[in-house]
Amino acid sequence: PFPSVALVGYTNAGKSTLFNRLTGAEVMAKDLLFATLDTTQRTIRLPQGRPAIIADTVGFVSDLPHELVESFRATLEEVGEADLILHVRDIASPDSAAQAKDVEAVLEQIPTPDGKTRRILEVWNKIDLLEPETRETVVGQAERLAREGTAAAVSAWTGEGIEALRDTIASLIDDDPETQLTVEPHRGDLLAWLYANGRVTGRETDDDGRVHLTVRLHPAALGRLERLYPDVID
Ligand SMILES: Nc1nc2c(ncn2[C@@H]2O[C@H](COP(=O)(O)OP(=O)(O)O)[C@@H](O)[C@H]2O)c(=O)[nH]1
Ligand SMILES: [Mg+2]
Repeated sequence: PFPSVALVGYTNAGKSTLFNRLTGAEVMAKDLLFATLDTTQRTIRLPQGRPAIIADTVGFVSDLPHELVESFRATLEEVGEADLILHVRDIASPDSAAQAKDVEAVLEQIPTPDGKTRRILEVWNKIDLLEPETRETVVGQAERLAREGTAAAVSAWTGEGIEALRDTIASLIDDDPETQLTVEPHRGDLLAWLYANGRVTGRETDDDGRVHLTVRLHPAALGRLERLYPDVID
């Protein structure tokens, strides 16, 4: 099965807008509760072509009419089983921190299936609404956290930061093991093979023109690599 990604967050944080931005889906009626109550699922293509299922959900913290609580429960179950949770935050809201706490409190109550670790990536949305100075601080902070795969700053509205977000999502849902390789300068064929069959997550060229790569390879691809190009693995 494809890895699954669930969008959660406070009402109005921008989940549906981000969902549309990531999937290229037709814009849904945005402020209609029913539009997102049945979690909407779509397939997204991430860098290196890896597909994932992404689900939009209803806002976590809103006064749900009584008869809707049941379907909300189904949403929570779906979130619990997701390989990756995107916690979408309206970073331009003065209530941003308090809202995040509320959402975290709900997330903590959702059980994780046995043997799964919960991965949460905070998406700091609406950076287009920040004053230039605040924005610089926020983006800088997110860039540091992005290296650990815990935060990304975006504008779902303008599209800023979306490509970097895709990369971060792709790396977080990738369970193929990393392999370190050295590619000699004249081995363009090998390099091309690696890009076609794996997901390159690190690349450095040394002074002698050798390329040191970190590549995530499916075990079957790794087996083929070892047969096709013995001696290449560090
Ligand atoms: N300026 C700005 N507005 C946004 C952004 N993302 C969403 N919005 C607006 O915020 C409101 C709520 O967005 P929506 O996606 O429906 O939020 P949801 O309740 O979390 O699904 C809508 O009016 C969106 O147009 C953004 O990055 N920048
Ligand atoms: Mg929505």
